[in-house]
Amino acid sequence: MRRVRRTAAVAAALTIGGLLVPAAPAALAAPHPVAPTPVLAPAPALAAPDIPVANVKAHLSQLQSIASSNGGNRAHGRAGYKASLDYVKGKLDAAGFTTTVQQFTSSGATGYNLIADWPGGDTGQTVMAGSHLDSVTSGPGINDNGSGSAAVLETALAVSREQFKPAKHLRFAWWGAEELGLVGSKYYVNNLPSSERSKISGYLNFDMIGSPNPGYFVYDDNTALEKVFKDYYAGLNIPTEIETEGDGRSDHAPFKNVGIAVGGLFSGADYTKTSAQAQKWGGTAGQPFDRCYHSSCDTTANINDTALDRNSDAIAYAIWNLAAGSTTPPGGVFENTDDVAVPDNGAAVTSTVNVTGRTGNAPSNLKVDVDIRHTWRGDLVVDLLAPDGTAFRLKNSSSNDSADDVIASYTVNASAKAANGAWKLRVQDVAAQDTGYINSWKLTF
Ligand code: DTR
Ligand code: ZN
Ligand code: ZN
Ligand code: CA
Repeated sequence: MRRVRRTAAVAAALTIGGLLVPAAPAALAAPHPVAPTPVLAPAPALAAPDIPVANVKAHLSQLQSIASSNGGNRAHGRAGYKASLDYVKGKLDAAGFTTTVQQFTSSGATGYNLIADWPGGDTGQTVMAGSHLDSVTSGPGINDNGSGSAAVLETALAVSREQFKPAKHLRFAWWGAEELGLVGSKYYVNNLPSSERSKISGYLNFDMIGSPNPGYFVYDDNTALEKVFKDYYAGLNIPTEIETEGDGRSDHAPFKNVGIAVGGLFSGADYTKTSAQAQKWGGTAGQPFDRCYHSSCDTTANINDTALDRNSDAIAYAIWNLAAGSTTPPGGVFENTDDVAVPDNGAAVTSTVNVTGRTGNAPSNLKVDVDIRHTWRGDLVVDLLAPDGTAFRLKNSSSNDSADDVIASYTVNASAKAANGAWKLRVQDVAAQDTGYINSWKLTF
């Protein structure tokens, strides 16, 4: 039996943390929220060094030789993978990085992640870039993913050559066993204490960035990180597209799943380039971006030098500009725009934002903006959870509030709570019929 709708009071006053604060009236039919505030304070673009594509290709030649000398591949559990890792580690150790090899087991074989920290910078705000170093067993994996591994390596070596001293800490990573299901990156994230996770202000992933019939795709998981890459390509007057085939298909996924901002670049795999894409990017329509994807022909001949060069320079541009930010963003805005379904009359669900780079405790006027779409908002109970689990009630349920949606701002006195960490919005639908989803929410410090 359908519920009978009644007009409902729109405004509400709430007591949160002992502070009586008026909740901004939830607009009954508010327009879709404006584009989210960038996570990072806008800063003038920094000139990053050019990454010599010849150097990147020299790394690819080394990886090719390693594969050729080890059964034709660089796969997890095979000699070619460990030889690849030793090559990359040797270059980084010689360049002054602090390297760590993290071991794990997968499919009965030992796997290895390589982590390289560049000494200095605020470790409370770590900018991370990574790529998987393993190939499939069927070939040397030069585009997938020697290209990302070599470009990240050469960017790290450029940091050393330039003796770059950014405000934020830099960390680079080469993952094992990605082809087995993101095993190495999952192991890293799962073994990272939440206090360490909250120090990672962003993770950039580079998996296939030299495809022979290239596209220029940018991950759209985080607005600010997406913007950095789009700005770079706009400077080259090269149109980009949103990377849509990769959600969950590469090493950014474990980071995103714990609320860390992620971004990255992709030049395409086995999908076919359309004529519209060939029009704007060149190359061959009707052919895959990489016809040697996961094949034995993924060799050094399977690389488009221009795409490799442009993407390598884009990585350096992103690193220089993301790491140079101020040590504490003046007005930190932390947002999650992922949709989260709220089960009807069911269990509570949560959406996480990972606050990093703040110092001390949260403010007494912490602003919480929520955008929850629902067809009977009286069903909903909404809480803000601090990183230590403390709940701040934002909205109570009410049987007579039949209006749509909760699009509102709340102010919370969170001054007793540390600012950095995983903050969650918790939403529960406590009455049968009608349902909805978390559209987005954000914290403004
Ligand atoms: N997961 C990569 C290939 C891949 C396929 N689609 C995407 C999208 C975004 C990043 C990577 C990929 C692999 O096979 O290693
Ligand atoms: Zn692959
Ligand atoms: Zn890959
Ligand atoms: Ca309901």
